[in-house]
Amino acid sequence: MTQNDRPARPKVIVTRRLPEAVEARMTELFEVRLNADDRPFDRAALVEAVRDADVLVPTVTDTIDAELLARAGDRLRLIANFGAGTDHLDLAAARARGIIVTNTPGVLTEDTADLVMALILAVPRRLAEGEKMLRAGEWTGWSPTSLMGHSVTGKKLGILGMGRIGRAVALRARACGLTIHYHNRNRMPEAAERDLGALYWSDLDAMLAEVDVLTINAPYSRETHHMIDARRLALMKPDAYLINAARGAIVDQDALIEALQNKVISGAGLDVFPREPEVDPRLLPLPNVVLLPHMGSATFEGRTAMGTKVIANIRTWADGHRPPDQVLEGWA
Ligand code: 8YV
Repeated sequence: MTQNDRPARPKVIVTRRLPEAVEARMTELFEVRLNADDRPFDRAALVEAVRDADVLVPTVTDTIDAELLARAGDRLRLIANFGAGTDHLDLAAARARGIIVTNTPGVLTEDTADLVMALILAVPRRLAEGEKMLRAGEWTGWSPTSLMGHSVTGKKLGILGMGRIGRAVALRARACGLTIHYHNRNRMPEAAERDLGALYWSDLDAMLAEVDVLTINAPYSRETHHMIDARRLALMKPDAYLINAARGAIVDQDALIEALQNKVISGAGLDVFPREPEVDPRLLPLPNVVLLPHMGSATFEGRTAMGTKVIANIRTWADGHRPPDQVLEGWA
């Protein structure tokens, strides 16, 4: 134990395989248990981990709920999440047990925004359809009317959730000639709106009727659950597209599938799903949808930086200080 009662070499249990350099550094610094075969922990393994560890390092694939935390050992004092989103963690239950929760904000902003921008371009321009046709040997040559999509330049982008990622998307989208519209719990300061050329809509419904592409970049919470439902999809233009690289359950997936099937909107780009890794089979035959396996932050640089943040949070905590990325309930 150090003077502050926190173990100098804490027992850290990591639920998934992390980039090599991150694991190597963790091994130097902590008494660490890694997950070499990368199989996600089942409930029994999670129970054992929370009983045994000083520090748990989970990811989005672990559900850390109140029932699990009720079975945690007294030594569990820190949950150092590998990832920015914390909707898979019961923050109130952790706080009630005196467990600190940290996350990894900031370091996956640009990569996630790149992926969102790629979808904003790929879906209206039908890139995935063209690629699939070519690979299937079905391309018979250039034609003046085949695979026509919609221009992106000059269109209106609606950003739902103007946090770090939303703002990084706005910067990219402006460079591609889109105008920026946004809806957020809080309006940005005037100077930030001016910098991004962003128009605030306090009324989400009104914004939905106006925009050509909607991108969801909000955290998942009780407030954002099914925020985009059948009624709101029906407000969108028939030529509009929806992009979601935030959390699947912000959109009512049944309503979205119906909207796509019935051409209520023109297409979608989805990097996230309500019950990952389950993908609703009704999405698969839809040509106007690009489906990705939750890879918004999947870069060597980003994932290594996320690991570095996890390590910094654990070390700062072990030194008796408040970790830099402590998640405060209600601010996630
Ligand atoms: C991460 C994400 O890769 O950080 C997040 O919230 O959604 C992803 O980009 C994942 O959460 C890792 O746990």
